[in-house]
Amino acid sequence: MFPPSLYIDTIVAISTPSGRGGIGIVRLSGPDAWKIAREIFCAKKELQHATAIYGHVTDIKEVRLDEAVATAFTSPRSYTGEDVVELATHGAPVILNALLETAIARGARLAEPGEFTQRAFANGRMDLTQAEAVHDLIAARTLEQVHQASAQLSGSLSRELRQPKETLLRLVALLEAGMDFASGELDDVEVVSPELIRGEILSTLSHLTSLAETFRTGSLLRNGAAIALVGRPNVGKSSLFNRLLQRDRAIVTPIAGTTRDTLEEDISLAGIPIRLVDTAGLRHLDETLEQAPDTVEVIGIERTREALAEADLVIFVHDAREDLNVAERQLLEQLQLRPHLLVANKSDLAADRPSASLSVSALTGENLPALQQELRTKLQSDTALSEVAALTTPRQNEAIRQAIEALELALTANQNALPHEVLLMDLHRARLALDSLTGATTPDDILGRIFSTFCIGK
Ligand SMILES: Nc1nc2c(ncn2[C@@H]2O[C@H](COP(=O)(O)OP(=O)(O)OP(=O)(O)O)[C@@H](O)[C@H]2O)c(=O)[nH]1
Ligand SMILES: [Mg+2]
Repeated sequence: MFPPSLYIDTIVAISTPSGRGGIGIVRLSGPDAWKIAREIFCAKKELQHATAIYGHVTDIKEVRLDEAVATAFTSPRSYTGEDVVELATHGAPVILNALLETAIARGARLAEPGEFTQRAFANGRMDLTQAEAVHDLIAARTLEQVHQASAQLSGSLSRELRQPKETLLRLVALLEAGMDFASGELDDVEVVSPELIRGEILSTLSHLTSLAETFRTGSLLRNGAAIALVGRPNVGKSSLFNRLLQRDRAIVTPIAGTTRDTLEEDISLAGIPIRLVDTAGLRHLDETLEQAPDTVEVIGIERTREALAEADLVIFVHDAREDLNVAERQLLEQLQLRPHLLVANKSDLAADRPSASLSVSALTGENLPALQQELRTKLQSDTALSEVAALTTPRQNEAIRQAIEALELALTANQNALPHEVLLMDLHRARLALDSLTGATTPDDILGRIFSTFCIGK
């Protein structure tokens, strides 16, 4: 009926976070999940698929521990595809641990990290992109990350890959069939035209290329970006930092060299998780400062350079009342090749002074929304953030890149009229790369297509 689960042992784990909570859940999965649950959980009613049953749980000595609600699932209609029971009690670590120990004493094994999801994957309940999405969903820090992971969990990436993979498999089937016949007696079987092959390769390529373009957005949403505020001392970096954070985190004073160390805080900008970094002012940018920096400030400035090197986006702050001096212009020059934003702060003090850069006032809040908007624009690539079928992990990106590379080789082979064997090698490489995301294609998948596309042998 259903393919049996690949695993013979039953695993158990506390599925809710450690610490106290209103509810805590112990989850069992495997062939003995129901049997073990029945030994721990007592109720007036029998366990039933996808039904919550009220009762109580007992410990190893069969002493009553707590009230509980058991929700059982039968294979394969469960998260892991196996028999599963979830026991919900009050969320006290002692209760949950006692329950865990009892389950282990009754024959379950403590689950490894991620093992429930690994079983779900192995039992065909989800493909690898969905398993990755489970991880991302749990790790999400912004709502946009949730939307992204949730879409991927529902199979958005796999769906996006379905069509290019389908085209690819059809082409492989056509070529395999053509080759078999060409080498046999049936020489007159129509060979696939080079134009058709080219068309199919191009169509697959264009699908995959547009998907590859979503990686920047996808990985930005998944991993976030580091934004560093740099500039000479006293221009108002810390004041801007506090404004963007919406709280007084960094110390602000009129003394140049107030910030001695880098400061980091997390914010969310249009759903993109951001690590915002305030830095010690770069004293060499300001010749007017007479006092030489002390040891602490020297180290701080070294850290500023590190933060500058690591940032995905640099906000270069200068004083709106003055033009950039020589040293500042040099730094700006160095930043040209990287994402950066030049900001003139203290616009409130430079009312009638025109500025080439974005003028803001950390003091009055003037133009802060424009700054935030500008940051969003700089961070987002041309692809819209709402595009959910994005590639999120480097693994996914690498797989798509390999598939594209193989298809480009296939295209060249096609243009140079190389034998179909060569072409097929490239196409199979592309297929394998896609398989690593969506799950393997079996020889039957290809054979099936060969026999369905042609009416061979009658
Ligand atoms: N009028 C006005 N004053 C500002 C503005 N932003 C900052 N200041 C003042 O400028 C001084 C320096 O501000 P900070 O935010 O400490 O400057 P900083 O760039 O972090 O300085 P360092 O940490 O020393 O490098 C403080 O007295 C702030 O109140 C602004 O937009 N307008
Ligand atoms: Mg500061």
